[in-house]
Amino acid sequence: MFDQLSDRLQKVMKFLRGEGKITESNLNEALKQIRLALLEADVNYKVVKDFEARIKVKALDQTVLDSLTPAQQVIKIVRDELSEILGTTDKPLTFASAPPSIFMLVGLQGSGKTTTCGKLAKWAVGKGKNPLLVSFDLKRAAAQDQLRTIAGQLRLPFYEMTAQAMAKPKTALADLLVFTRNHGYDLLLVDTAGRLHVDDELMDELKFVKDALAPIETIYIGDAMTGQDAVKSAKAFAEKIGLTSLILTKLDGDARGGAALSIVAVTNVPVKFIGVGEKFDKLEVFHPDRMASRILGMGDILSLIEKAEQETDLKEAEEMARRLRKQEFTFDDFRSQLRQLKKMGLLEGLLGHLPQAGPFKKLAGAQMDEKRLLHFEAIINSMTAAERDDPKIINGSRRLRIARGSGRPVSEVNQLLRQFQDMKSMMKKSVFQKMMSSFK
Ligand SMILES: Nc1nc2c(ncn2[C@@H]2O[C@H](COP(=O)(O)OP(=O)(O)OP(=O)(O)O)[C@@H](O)[C@H]2O)c(=O)[nH]1
Ligand SMILES: [Mg+2]
Repeated sequence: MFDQLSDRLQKVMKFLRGEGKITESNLNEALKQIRLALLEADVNYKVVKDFEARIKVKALDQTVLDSLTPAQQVIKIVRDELSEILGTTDKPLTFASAPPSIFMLVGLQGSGKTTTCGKLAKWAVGKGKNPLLVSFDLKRAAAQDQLRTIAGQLRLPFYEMTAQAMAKPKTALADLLVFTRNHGYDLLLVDTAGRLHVDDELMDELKFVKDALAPIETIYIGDAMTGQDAVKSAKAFAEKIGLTSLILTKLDGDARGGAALSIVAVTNVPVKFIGVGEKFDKLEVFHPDRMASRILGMGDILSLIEKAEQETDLKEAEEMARRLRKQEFTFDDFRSQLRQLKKMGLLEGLLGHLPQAGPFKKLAGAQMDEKRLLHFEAIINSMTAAERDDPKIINGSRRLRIARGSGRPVSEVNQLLRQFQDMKSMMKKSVFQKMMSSFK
C-alpha cells in the first residue's frame, strides 16, 4: 500500500540532491510528491493537508540537524511527522478502576481477534491480572472451540457460552457478568464474531454486546496485510460501534505498516500493540517511530539520520578539537573520547556513511579494538587528576604506580602515553578537525 510513498520519496531525494538548500519552491515540489503518495494510499485528505502544512513549516524553519543534506532533512521531518500522527505510546490499554476490566475485541474475519485474545491474556497475566476468556459469536459454534483451546494452552479459565444460553443473549451476557464478579476475575477478554465484510447484522450484534457489557476497551484488531479494506472497515467499526484502541496484526510479514497510518488517520484511535507472529508471546508494544521508519522503508537514510541525531556527541568531539588547538587536550579529554568510541563506534559508523570516506580511511583503520579501549580506560582511571591534566609529570615511578593500580603492564602504560602524544599530533595535523567540519 505504501510502496508508492517510498518510491516517491526516492524521487524527492533525487530531486533535492542537486539543491544546496531547501527553498520554498523546491520544497513545494517535494511536498507534492509526498502528498500524492499519501492520497494514493487513501489517507484522509484533511490528514494529508495538515501533514503537509506541518512539514512545510518545519522544513523552512531550518532547526533540523546541520549535518544532514536538504534531502535527508526532508526525510527526517517526514519521519518525525509520521510518528507524531501515529501517536504516543504512553497510553497503554486502560484497566477499570473498579474490576473487572472488560476488553472487547472486534474486527473482520481472520484479522486475528481470537489469537490476540490469547496474546492479551498472556500479557495481562504478566501484569498480575487474573483474566477470564469468553467468546461471543451468535452464528459460529466453532468459535467457542478455538478460544477454549487457546485458554487451555495458556492454562487460563474459559467461560462457555452454550447454544442454549445464546438463545437468550441478553440473559447470557448478564450471567457472564455475574459469574466474572462472583469468581473475582479482574479482566474479562471478550472475543467476538468476524465477517468478511462489514454488515449490518454483525454491527448490530457487536453493538448489542457492547451495550450489555460496557467494556472499558473496545479494541479493533486490524490485519496489516489487508490494504484498503481494513481502512474502510476500521472506519465503519469506529463509527458504528465506537473504538478505544487498535491492535495491528501480522506485522511479521511483508506488511509495510502503511495500514497503521491509514487506520489511525481514519479512526483517530491509537495503536497499542502490534502482532508479530502466531504465538502468544508475539505481541509487541507499538512504537510510532519504528512504524514510521517501516512505512518509509528507507533504512540506510534513516540510520544515518539517527547517527546525526547524536549531535551532542559530535559537539563534544568538536569541543575536543578546539581544546586541542589550544593545547588544552588532556587525558580527561582522551578518556571521554575513548568512552565515546566505545559507546557507539561513532567514527567508524559515520565514516562509513560518508561518500568522501577516502581521505579518512586511515583514521578509521586506526580504530582500536574494544578490549584495548577498556584497558586504556583503566590505565587513565589510575592516574591522579594532576597526571591526567599534565602527562609530562608522569615519570618512571608514577608509571609503575599507574600500572599496578590498573592491573596492566608498564609497557602498556608507556604505549598509552605514546598513543596520547600521537593522537595529539594527529589532531594537530587537523585530520580530526577536517572530519568534524565535513559534518557541517
Ligand atoms: N503471522 C501472524 N499470524 C497471525 C497473527 N495474528 C493472527 N494470526 C493468524 O491469523 C489467522 C486468523 O487468526 P484468528 O485469531 O483466528 O482470527 P479471527 O479474527 O479470530 O478470525 P474469525 O474468528 O474467523 O473472525 C490464524 O492463522 C492466526 O494464527 C500475527 O500477528 N502474525
Ligand atoms: Mg476468531
